Amino acid sequence: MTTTQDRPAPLDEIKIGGLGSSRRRVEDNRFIRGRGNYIDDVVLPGMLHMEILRSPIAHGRIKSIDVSKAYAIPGVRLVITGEMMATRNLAWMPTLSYDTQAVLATDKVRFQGQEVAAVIADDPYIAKDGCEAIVVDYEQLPPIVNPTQAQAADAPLIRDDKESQADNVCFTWQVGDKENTEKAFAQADVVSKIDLHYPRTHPSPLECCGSVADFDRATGKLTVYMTSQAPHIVRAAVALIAELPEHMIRIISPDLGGGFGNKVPVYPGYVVSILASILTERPVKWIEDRTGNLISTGFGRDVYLHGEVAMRNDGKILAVKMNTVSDHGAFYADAQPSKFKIGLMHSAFAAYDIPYAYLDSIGYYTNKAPGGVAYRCSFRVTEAMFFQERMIHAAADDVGIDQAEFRRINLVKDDDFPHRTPYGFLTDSGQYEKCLRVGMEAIGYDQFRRDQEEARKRGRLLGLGISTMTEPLGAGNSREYDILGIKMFDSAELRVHMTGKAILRTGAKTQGQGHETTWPQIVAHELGIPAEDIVVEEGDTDTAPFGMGTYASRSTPVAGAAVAMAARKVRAKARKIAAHLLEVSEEDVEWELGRFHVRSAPERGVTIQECAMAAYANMPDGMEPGLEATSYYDPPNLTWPFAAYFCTVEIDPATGVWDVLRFVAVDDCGVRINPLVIEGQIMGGLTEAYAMANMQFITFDVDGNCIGSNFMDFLLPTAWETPGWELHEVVTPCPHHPIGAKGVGECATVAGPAAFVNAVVDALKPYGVRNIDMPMLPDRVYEAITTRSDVSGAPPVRTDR
Ligand code: MCN
Ligand code: CUM
Repeated sequence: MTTTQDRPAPLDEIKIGGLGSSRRRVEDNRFIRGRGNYIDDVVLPGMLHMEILRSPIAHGRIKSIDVSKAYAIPGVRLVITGEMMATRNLAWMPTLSYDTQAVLATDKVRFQGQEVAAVIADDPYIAKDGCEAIVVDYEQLPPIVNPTQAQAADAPLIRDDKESQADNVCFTWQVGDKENTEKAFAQADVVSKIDLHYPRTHPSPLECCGSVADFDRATGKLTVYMTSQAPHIVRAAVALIAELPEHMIRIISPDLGGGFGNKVPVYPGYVVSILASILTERPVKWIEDRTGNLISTGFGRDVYLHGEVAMRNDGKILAVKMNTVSDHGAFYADAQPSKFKIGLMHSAFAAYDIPYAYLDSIGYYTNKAPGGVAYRCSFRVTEAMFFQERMIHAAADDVGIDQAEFRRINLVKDDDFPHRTPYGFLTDSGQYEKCLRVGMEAIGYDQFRRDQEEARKRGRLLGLGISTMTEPLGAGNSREYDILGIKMFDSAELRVHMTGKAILRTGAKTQGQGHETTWPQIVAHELGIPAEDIVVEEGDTDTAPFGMGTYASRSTPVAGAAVAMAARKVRAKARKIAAHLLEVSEEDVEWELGRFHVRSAPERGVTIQECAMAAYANMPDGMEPGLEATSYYDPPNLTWPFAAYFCTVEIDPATGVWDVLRFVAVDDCGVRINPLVIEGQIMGGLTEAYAMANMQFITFDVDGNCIGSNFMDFLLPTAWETPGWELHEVVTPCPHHPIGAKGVGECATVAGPAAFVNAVVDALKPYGVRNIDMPMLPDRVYEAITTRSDVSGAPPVRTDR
């Protein structure tokens, strides 16, 4: 046994890569060297290639499919149609919102880009040729491309496959206190109203979706490499849909080239590649192309809002009403907790002290791709906060109070936690006013307002937009949150080897967020094992403990908590080993970072590494050997980070082009594991927010053709047009998270867009403009200036409910 003679200097947590260390991302070592292992890098012996034939039209009945010409092409091995899927009961699959979705169309096509058939061939080019040789005879039906058309009396029924479906409504959902909300409105001095559209947008990971399915008839084992943010859910889904035994299914998510929510749903391509491998008894690879991705996979937003705010003359908000109409495409495939039909839209106004609120929502089927909840959004929180901050901006203007002051009046005060939000959530911590103040000082709020006044006199259009919000991240506790009945806990397994090095596996799945870097920091904090001595593995269902995956910024709140809890279990066992090594009772052993010592003699101690060795070489009598632990963590509550964003813009009145002058972001995500990674998350998210506000446009013409199906039309900002971001931090620890952390991965896309729109609208206030819908393209801004009215890119919203 080795005990240290002199008391060693305490470990420096930052030096060992613990909490608060800005250690560089370890995964980047392989990414920037081109040594990542993405889905298209997976090559198996004898592998075939699959291509999907997609519908060219938005709505039509399939009269016939002739695949004979495809089979005539040398190298084509198999053609799969919906009919073939149907004989195996696989033509339809369940969605994550208790609807059904066609895997390959049998009866009708319901959106442009829908999967109709698949060709499996020796190489991807032959497969593509095979698709072109398939002849499909469609009877065209009138397409529906927005909710206004969907609700028309003579609208064609999109989901005629569903017996109980008589119209195009996919759900209605209400929440809040209607009666008291109405009473508050009756007593209000001022009522502010606004109509908004959060346009459809699309997550655009650099890597599109794909899979390599490998069914081994000899062992009965199905291995699927795929681009999934939630591999365990896929395993469960495949077991249930394909009726394969779960222990014979292995889902592996290799390196993902971004996800942004795009890789949460189960897509037809995955399912068809699995059947193709079973039928051909060869591995089958499917790699989606960019247009396939943009026209068929999970989109984000596409929600219309009619909002009303009831206020007193002094600016105190008494109640809010929200009426949302959302477009869900042809299948209700939103990935969201099953209790909530419009996701967490009712998290709106959580940061504000408002007694009453009422949300009435209705969702429609249309002839567009299904999706709904994707793109850095934590289940429609992005829409909720955008609507909230646009309503707050309009309300402040309508009651005639300065934007910052109006927020200060209505934000929840530090002493008021825990706070029950108007729609019933419980928020537990925050320093909202401090964040607001930090942001105001950083942007030079008062000076800018003076400059703005001066500039207006000289015909220059300057604007300042604020966006403040708290959002629910980390779904979620098992009482309330489940997806298809599976509770939304998460997990971690920590195995410490005899030399004190360790492997950590979690039920989450990083897509670029840096889990390989940040999870070891939690272990370093809990155990004093240097972060560089810990390797992280995620995404393999044969080795990782069951978890619900990575989305809704839930990894830190849930899996990250599980990491801390697993490390604490390891420490508890190590303590027993330390007592044995030090020959004292456990109560006499005290923990310091990385070391146990005898309470009365701190120089007598053993390091965590020495305990690890003893766990394999010198354990106490009767103790199980080894040093490892697993934790399944059911979080007591969501985490509630806060953001206060300030954006200043200048608009060129001659062209409608607007430039960001400055953007100040103050984020409070609780205890920061890795400040550098957080900054990366926020800068990336702000860039995406800027893209949505400024340039990204994915829309549909009257025939249901997707406009924006490639990167020539749907723009990604480059470093050239992206503004500089000025980041600031406030830290309010989360009271229930083991290390006090809150989620952060989506804060910037959630809070960001309203800051840009509020800034542009603020600049146009002298023209009487109250709204311009995103994307605020120069022609829209110019039109608002010249017509002196709001510019909406959207069909009128239904307000009669
Ligand atoms: N972190 C931290 N301290 C905190 C909170 C988080 O250091 N207090 C670190 C975490 O350890 C993690 C990162 O920040 O490395 C993000 O953590 P978290 O907020 O828990 O979010 P998730 O890991 O669950 O990531 C999901 C979130 C979502 S839902 C989308 S969408 C999104 C996003 O992350 N997609 C991304 N950021 C992305 N970033 C990249 N590069 N690629 C994507 O696809
Ligand atoms: Cu909603 S996109 Mo993220 O939660 O994977």
